Amino acid sequence: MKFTIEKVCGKARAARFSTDHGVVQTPIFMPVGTLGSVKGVFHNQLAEDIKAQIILGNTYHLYLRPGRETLEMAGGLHKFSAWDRPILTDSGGFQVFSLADCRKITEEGCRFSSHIDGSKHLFTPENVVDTQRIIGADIMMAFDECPPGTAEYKYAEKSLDLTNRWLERCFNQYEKSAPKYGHYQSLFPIVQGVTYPDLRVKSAEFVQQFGADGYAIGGLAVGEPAPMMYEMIEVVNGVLPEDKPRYLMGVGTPVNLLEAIERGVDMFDCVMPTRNGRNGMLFTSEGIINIRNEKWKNDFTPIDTAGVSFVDCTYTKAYLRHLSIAGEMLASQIASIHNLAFYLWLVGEARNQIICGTFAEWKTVMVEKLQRRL
Ligand code: PRF
Repeated sequence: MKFTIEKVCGKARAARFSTDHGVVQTPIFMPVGTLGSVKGVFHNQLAEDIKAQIILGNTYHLYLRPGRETLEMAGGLHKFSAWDRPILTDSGGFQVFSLADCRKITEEGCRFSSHIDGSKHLFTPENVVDTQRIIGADIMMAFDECPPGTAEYKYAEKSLDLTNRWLERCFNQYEKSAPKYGHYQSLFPIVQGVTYPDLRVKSAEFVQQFGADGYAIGGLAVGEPAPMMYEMIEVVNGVLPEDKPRYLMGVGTPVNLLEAIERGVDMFDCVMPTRNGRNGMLFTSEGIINIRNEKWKNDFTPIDTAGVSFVDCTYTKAYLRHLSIAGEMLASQIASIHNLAFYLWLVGEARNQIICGTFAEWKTVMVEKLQRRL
């Protein structure tokens, strides 16, 4: 995978990387398509209106449903879901810990019961790489343990050692196996270490021995205060190589994205624009709107006059509020399209500002506006 930095502004980078399913310009936000669908959004809207360049799938969910056999018979997730742009899959570690019942972590891997039917399963570093080969992700993630942001040092250290041993097994399996559908697949290691700088440094040094195509920062936005998350990003990015993409997993608010971009992060994913959108929360360049609020009842102005997606000027706030209060599924669709288009606009604009050398000034103004409640 080729990663080319076009411009650096402070620590922020405008870059691009290429996969066999196309080029991705960074900084980039990846909409979450857990089951191979970004909830409520058609692929043509994702590609054309939202301008998504890469989406994320979840190994945990896809392994349980539709399962490896169907995915392999379909020719992988790109063909199965009719999405021909890049796909990144999370490894399942994080989802097992947050969703599955009765999980038990051992040296071997993680035993768990499905949140769907209670059936018992075992994830190991080896079979998680195999499953991502079957899914056909352009970027696969290593199997890691993500402790809570409040975990004490002793546990964090033991957990990191396990994640590191799992990482060696992931890369062994990666090197022993081959892509199934003819396109190249990368494997990104994940930096852990909770909020302990020495563990973060140790982790960021350890992951480099495999010469990976890119690196992820995990274990953040899991209960620690935001300033601590920013501090950990600085520590880790101070150690990770500059000539590879850096992916901050599961983050976050629009402000989190800008703070992380300023500290040298290139890639993001988060359920926030879609999940919060389904609950009536809209992110705009002037602040946050709760569309279910009474104050929008008779507001017939467009959803977002500065917005970039077709829904922004097609529908009014009063209409979207009405749909949301009535529980109409179109409300979820409109909000998801708006929020995703806004997130993609935000990272695209950050990229433009980096290229123009004006990122820092622009970011200060944006952070203030993004925190307003309208
Ligand atoms: N590990 C993995 N996926 C993740 C995380 C992690 O630490 C996070 C933490 N923010 C989100 N998704 N594998």
